[in-house]
Amino acid sequence: MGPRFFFPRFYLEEKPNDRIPQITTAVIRSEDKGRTWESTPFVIRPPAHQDELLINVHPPVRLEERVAGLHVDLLARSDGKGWSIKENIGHLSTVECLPMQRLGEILAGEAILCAADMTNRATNKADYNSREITELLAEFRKKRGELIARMEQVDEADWGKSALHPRLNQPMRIVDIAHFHGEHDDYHLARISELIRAFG
Ligand code: NI
Repeated sequence: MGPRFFFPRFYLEEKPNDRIPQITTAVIRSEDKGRTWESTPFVIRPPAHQDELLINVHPPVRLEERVAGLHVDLLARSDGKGWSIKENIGHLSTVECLPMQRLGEILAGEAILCAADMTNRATNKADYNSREITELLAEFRKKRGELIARMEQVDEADWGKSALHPRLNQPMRIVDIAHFHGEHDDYHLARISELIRAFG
């Protein structure tokens, strides 16, 4: 007797993505004999417009406006909870190469994305407090400009391409990388605002 196949019930279940409302993700769920199995979420609709790639890659002006006119002593001051304003800005420049590298990996067809350095060694040893604020902002402006220009060049056929994020164990598309990077900006902008409120 050959193998008997049971056809479990398969469902495609759409899961709206609350992080990125423009995209739709789904899981495949199967139910058989009281057991359920669910696939990892995958994207069923890639970004429809290039703007969706770019909406989270903010121009540097938000950062520049937030720190304009602040006293030089405030810029290098830590509240004991983390980096100073200068260090936060320097950190943004330091990690700007990460989405650029990951974008290149996806376009090159790599299966797994490079890992981020979660210890932030590069930021911590850079001594950003000894640098001029104008220099730090100019460096960030240059790097962010390069990233935006690179994102703008992504071909429509590549918008939905993805590779596995090594820590999250999730496929990340180019649009997800842009979104994560935008959230990272927001986190550090919020930290800068906290420092301004604490000492300003
Ligand atoms: Ni960070």
